[in-house]
Amino acid sequence: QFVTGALASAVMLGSSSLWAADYTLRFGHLANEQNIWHQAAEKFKEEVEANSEGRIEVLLFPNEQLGSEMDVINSIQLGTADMTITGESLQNWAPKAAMMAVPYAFRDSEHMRAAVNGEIGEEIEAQVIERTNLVPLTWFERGPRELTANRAIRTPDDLDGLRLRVPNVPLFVDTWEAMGARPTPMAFSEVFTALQQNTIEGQENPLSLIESASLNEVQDYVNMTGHVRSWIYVVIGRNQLERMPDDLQQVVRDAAEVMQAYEADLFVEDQERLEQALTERGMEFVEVDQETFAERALPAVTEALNDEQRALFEAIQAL
Ligand code: CS2
Repeated sequence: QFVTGALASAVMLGSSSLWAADYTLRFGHLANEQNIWHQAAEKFKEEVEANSEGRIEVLLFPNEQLGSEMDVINSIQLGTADMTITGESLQNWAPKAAMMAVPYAFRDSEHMRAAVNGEIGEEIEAQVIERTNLVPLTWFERGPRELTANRAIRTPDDLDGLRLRVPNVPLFVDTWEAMGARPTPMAFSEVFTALQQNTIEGQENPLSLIESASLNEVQDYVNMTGHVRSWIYVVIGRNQLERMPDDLQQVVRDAAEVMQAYEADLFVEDQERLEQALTERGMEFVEVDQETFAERALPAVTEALNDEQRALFEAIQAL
């Protein structure tokens, strides 16, 4: 009788385990199920549920099912969600997170990794925890952000007031305005429809999200600005993490490490295939004069950064 009841309640809760878990982690993010971020989140779920012997249950919500990136950050702070994938949008709370949005700040992947894994990354993470009450569990490298539009854009002059969607990142607004575009902050899930209705003319993202949002259906050109090479954090609410016993907190942290290694392999595979995949879907890749874009962006960056941000930016350049 008791087992049947437990089974029924487990089925009702949509739980994968027979027994109701002690802790549930609601993990929402903006990518779709095919995106490597979601595949990495599935690996995290598998690891946590197995190694906690069902005491922790992870519920995954891709495609902004729990709300936009900004909404989910607020939800985690309120306790109605628990985890998400976020980065430079954290600048709205922690100014040092703007380092994830500085155009042309990193020479290459190695330079970026040295910053994230070193004191600069520690400084950013410490301020994120202090100002947002979100704990970065791990991070993923991202492909460079590219500018999509329905025309070729080779130099900043070609922008000519391009109505461009950007995420809710103040530094993105400042730099794209300086380069000659007209940026509008908007949630990622609204981008496809806004492009379809010509509310905006372009957006900028790594190829991975351009593919998983099917932006090839509403954008003809990938202008290879490569204007931001960056990373993204997987975060958990500090209260949600610390209310677990130490052994379960360790299970969560160990699972995050496994997830990072798993995603890193998927990232390499993704980067090798994405340009070809998007070309086959009809997008035209345009070589861009990145040097002129960098020259045009730099004064806006130095103007926009405050003292603590500028000090961090200089530390990045000195690496
Ligand atoms: C995505 C986000 O919305 C987007 O364009 O690329 O990951 C974006 O980078 C966020 O600002 C990250 O915090």
